[in-house]
Amino acid sequence: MPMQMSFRWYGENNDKISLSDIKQIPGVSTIVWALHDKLPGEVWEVSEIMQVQKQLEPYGFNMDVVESVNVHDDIKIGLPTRDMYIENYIQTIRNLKLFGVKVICYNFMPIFDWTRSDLFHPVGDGSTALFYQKDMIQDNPKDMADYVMSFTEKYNMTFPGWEPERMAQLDELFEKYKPVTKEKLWENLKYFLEKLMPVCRECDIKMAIHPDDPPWDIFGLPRLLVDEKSIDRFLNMVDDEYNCLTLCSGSLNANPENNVAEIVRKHCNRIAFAHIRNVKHFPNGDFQEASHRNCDGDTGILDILRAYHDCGFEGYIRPDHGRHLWDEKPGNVRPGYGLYDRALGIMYMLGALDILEQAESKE
Ligand code: CS2
Ligand code: MN
Repeated sequence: MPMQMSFRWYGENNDKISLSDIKQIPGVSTIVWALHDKLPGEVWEVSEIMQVQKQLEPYGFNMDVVESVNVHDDIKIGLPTRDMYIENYIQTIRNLKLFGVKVICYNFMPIFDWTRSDLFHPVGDGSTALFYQKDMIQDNPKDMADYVMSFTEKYNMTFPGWEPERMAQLDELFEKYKPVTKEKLWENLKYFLEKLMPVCRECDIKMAIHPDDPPWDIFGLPRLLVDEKSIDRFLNMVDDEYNCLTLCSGSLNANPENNVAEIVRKHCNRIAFAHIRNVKHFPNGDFQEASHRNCDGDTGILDILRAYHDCGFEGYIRPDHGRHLWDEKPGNVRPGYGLYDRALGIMYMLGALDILEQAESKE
């Protein structure tokens, strides 16, 4: 099976982009979806999953990839209640199996998912993109959380991983994470995955962890999946073909020392899902997200695509964050998830991959 191109869609009434829009992008077979109104820890019911299946069916898209089934904080903290939440997670896996789901993307970041200081930073060509100003994300998480939450409130959207219910309890959450050292977090991740693996095998569903974004500790919270070494540790810790990666090029390359193409070549058989995002670095440590074109950022997009091609990657791939173009402005676009730049990203990727394939068949 060749790799499958996918596109993240936030669901009906939750995404301005329609399935019909996505259908017009060449080469997309898979919708990356989720039940976005579910809180971490809740079971995804069969009837709810079926609704999504019914929406996708007329377009011929498959629903093979879920991003994300979020992990409850009690599992990450290692509280006694974790077993109950793990049982719920297992039930969700069993329910997803009924619809042919193959990959579950998730992350194990304490409290926050991706973190940025500006969601609509000018790129210089009239477009905007997500931006990380290093000195703004230092000691106090409140300002950043307030910025993101005031945005979601103003424009009446919610971001996965930024559930208002959780953000309202930020102080309590930080308190609860106090005893969770990095080693403890590793242990809790292992505990979680070891409970899941037999069910994943039985259901033929791969768990694919998303690396931490950005790949370093923030606000005193430990972060695990940050570089090649920690990825090696993760894959060895639970050495099972169902314990896989969502290899996010942009998250990892926020640290310019991370060579993503090398990681692809090393671990291709354990990558279930590829996120392609390009990042441009500034000398002071700030970074901005860029178009998928190789020369517009520093991530080495062409090397990465070549690595996937050379390894015969058989998983799912998608453009990750794009810029906001043309009429995409705060209020009518989900930050990072507009239609245009991600569609351009797909054409760029398909162009590169087609050429690689053609060159090979001529050899
Ligand atoms: C995504 C992540 O939008 C993004 O940055 O790549 O938020 C990703 O969906 C989660 O970390 C996976 O659980
Ligand atoms: Mn990603």
